[in-house]
Amino acid sequence: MLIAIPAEPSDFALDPARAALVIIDMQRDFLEPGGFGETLGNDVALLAAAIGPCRAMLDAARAAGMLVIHTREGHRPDLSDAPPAKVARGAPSKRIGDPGPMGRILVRGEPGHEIVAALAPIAGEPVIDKPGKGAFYATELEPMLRHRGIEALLVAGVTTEVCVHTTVREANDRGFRCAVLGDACASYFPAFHAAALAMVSAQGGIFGWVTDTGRVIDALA
Ligand code: C5J
Repeated sequence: MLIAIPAEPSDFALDPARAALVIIDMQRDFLEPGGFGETLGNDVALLAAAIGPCRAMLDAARAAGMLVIHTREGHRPDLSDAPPAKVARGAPSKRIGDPGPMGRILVRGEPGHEIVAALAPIAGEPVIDKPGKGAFYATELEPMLRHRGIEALLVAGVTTEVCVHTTVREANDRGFRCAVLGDACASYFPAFHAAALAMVSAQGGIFGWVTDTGRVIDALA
């Protein structure tokens, strides 16, 4: 069943059986006080806007029987998969691996690494743990999609210009068609969010489409 979803720069053709909803890094470390995002000096409250739309899209994707994949950015407890340059970068109040109020910053298995309660994965929804910004780098995501015949991705999550963008760029180069759900993404920098969405759909959709959860949910209904 092919559904036409209104999008920029043109309708996005969606076959729910061959599409996945990919929700990027909706983790406590990015969205809640005391995590990685805040250690970098960001106002984490800005990301809360994406939770409601992500939840609505999650419900719709589950109802449509669409594959849902969640990702988390984080590192092994011994930080052996954390590039030294990433750990050293900037002047954060705490570095990756340091103890914080939600456990060690950006470390797998810690409370801060978990996906926020409203978007908790359920049985049958793979969770991809990624050491980088892109969800394809050093993960099982690509074979997981190919084994299931997935050719299109609906992409949501945080942050728009970092992990969402990197993942969409990686996906596009691998031949997956991507529609970014603008209202289900957020950034600590609203101007970057807007620019990142514009970059995806400019030039005839140079590496994807941009739409929103309302348009997808209406089309699926
Ligand atoms: C960042 C991400 N912003 N999930 N990660 O460092 O976008």
